[in-house]
Amino acid sequence: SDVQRTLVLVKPDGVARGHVGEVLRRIEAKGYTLVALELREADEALLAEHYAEHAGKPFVQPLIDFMRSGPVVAAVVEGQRVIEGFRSLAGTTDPTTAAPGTIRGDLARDWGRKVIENVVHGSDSPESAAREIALWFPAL
Ligand code: DAT
Ligand code: MG
Repeated sequence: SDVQRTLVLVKPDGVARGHVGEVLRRIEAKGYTLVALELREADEALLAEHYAEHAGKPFVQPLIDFMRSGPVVAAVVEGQRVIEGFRSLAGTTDPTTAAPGTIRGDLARDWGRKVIENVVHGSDSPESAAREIALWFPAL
């Protein structure tokens, strides 16, 4: 089978605007399983590691600052081809063009700030998922 695990984050904008339940509802409605779930405040070191692939890009520090602006909800989600499946539920990075029906398409908009605030993160490959799950949930 192709059962996978992925790391999902409800970002500070999603938590602050009260979308935690809606994001989890969509994950559960799709039939995926929650394996771990935690509300936490991420520190600079964790976020620098989490976003290591973006090191050196102009938006990385604004992105880390945004991710430290309030609590996030971190989850490990399991299911058949869930890495691609959750990315599909989330929609494209830019909320302006994210399709209606997706989390970003329905719940986010472009605020014209330095960093795109788009409600959720989802791992983008099996390698990223393994790395990110080990980073956020080392006990798993
Ligand atoms: P995704 O979250 O869809 O995997 P990504 O990994 O390319 O997107 O980028 C990580 C986050 O950084 C993204 O969710 C929003 C922000 N971001 C990406 N590109 C950006 C840009 N050009 N300007 C500002 N923020 C950006
Ligand atoms: Mg990404």
